[in-house]
Amino acid sequence: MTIIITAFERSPDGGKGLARDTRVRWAIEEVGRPYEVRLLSFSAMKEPAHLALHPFGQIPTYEEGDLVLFESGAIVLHIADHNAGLLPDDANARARAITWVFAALNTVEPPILDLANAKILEGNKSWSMARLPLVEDRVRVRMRLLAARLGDADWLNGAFSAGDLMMVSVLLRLRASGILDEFPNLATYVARGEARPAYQRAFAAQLAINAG
Ligand code: GTB
Repeated sequence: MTIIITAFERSPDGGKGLARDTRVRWAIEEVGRPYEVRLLSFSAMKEPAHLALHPFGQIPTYEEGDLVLFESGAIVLHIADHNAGLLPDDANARARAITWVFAALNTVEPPILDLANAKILEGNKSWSMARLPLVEDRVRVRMRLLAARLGDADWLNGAFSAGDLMMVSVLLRLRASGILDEFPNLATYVARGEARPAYQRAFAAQLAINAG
């Protein structure tokens, strides 16, 4: 069954790979499946045809036969559950890897998104400069504890898993702020993720659409 995902016709990041289709592309590449991409403009995302796939009119979505999914976390977990390579066979190790997917999305990504929003959406408010250090420090609290947990390990839970794929994807959004580099083992961890051939293919595929 052909996998079809949706992505921005032109990502606002100009090809940095920060939109959430990249994590889905990466997961599909890790498990070695072919896929097709339907590109959408911002207005097309709000049309009934796309709202039928994604209730909030966003990307990414995932279609495979009769199955339609939205939410990058649910999509990555579905791919990991139905294909070898992203979740361990051992039940406890598998549960721990899934826990890291949730940790990335529910505990680490929110303060990083808050920082992005503080800069992009609130940067012109009179109170923006006063609030920014508070937002940055909330990110640092998470980074400090994540860095301590990772230590000098390559990955969060033994072998590379969907948990690392999601955590690296989330941390990539932090690089431009300079905060990622304050935590050398996390910066190396992200670079290790980016060096994976599957990530390279996913990145190149989105770049081919968004660059220029
Ligand atoms: N929780 C959902 C998920 O994980 O799938 C969030 C999906 C989401 O936020 N999608 C965004 C979207 O469709 C694109 S990824 N936005 C259009 C809209 O809501 O109308 C978010 C994103 C956008 C741009 C950048 N960037 O330019 O750096 C990074 C991330």
